[in-house]
Amino acid sequence: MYTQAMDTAPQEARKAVRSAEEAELEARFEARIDDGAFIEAKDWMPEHYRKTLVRQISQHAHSEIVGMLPEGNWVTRAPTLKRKAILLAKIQDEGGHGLYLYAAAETLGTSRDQLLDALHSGKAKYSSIFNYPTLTWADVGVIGWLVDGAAIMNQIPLCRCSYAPYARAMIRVCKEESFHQRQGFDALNVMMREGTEAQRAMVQDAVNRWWWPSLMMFGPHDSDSPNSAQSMRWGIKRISNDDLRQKFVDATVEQAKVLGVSLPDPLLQWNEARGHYDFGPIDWAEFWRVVGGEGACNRERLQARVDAWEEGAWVREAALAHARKQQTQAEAA
Ligand code: BYC
Repeated sequence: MYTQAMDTAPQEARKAVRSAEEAELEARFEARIDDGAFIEAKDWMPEHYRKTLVRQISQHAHSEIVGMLPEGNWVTRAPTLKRKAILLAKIQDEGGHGLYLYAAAETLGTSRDQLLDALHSGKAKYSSIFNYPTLTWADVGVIGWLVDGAAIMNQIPLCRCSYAPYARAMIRVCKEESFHQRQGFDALNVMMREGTEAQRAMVQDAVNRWWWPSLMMFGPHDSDSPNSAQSMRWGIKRISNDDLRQKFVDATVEQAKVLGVSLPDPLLQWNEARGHYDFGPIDWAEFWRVVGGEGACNRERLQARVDAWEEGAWVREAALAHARKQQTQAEAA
């Protein structure tokens, strides 16, 4: 007892000193956030800020690499060599985005193996949108136009995210996403202008299936978004889920007119007073079903990632063996 008492007093004193120090660090951190400063990996940050970033960045990274799968289904069936080359380049870009983002998450002290473990075991989330099937070639164009279009709308503000390594990664990602959105719009435009009646119907059918899931990409309404308030306060998110969704609708309705497709929402109409388009209610039950693992393709997507990881084990082992050999040779020289 006596010895314990001897130990306890200084420990508590140390704790008090540490928490006073921490309070000071936290106050300085909050002041930097208020000034609009960027936080670097080596800077002190509250544990909750770090955890929020790892959660968002890793989900984002997983979305990029799972997002390669629905489009990958169409590489062998692209209608022309030009479209195949564009699709291959786009899918390769998505893999690159995943890598920048995993690297950004690693700067926060979580290893890529931990992040991938969370994905493969089904614990980690990735964007709901990639759990829908790509039934026709028009789906590939619509993914570019609507899904990448929604992604850009969400990601441009992330270029000003308070965590600098994430913000820097997003600058390059956004440049590439812009090309992705345009190639999708272009592919659809060609089908709508030069295609057959059947091809135009195929585009309309794809738009009908992807419209609502694209609106869901922005996440729940602000009032139902548990993470938004704190993330906005910390400058991780700069624009809210609902505001981004509204910006997307406003921009996309005009693009749909140029394409000559209709959007599957009878309540979609310009609201002069608000200066925005009104749109119908989103089926949040469907959204949560998909996020919870019950979408049309959740199991297939996860299995494809696990298979790719397991089948690629020999490549990782060979790379490590090569690196070890080179190191031994360098040490011997
Ligand atoms: N799907 O409090 P909230 C791409 C979760 S890839 C699934 O609003 P937050 C592309 C959310 O995680 C584009 N889950 O959360 C790639 C949270 O759950 P937890 C991917 C969703 O983080 C290849 C809960 O719902 N983009 O474009 O403040 C080919 C409550 O939500 C979704 C990004 O990842 C969803 N849609 O805001 C083609 C952007 N929405 O974590 C294209 C980065 C919400 O508490 N991420 N949830 O268990 C973000 O900007 C934000 O994380 C979100 C959600 C706006 C998505």
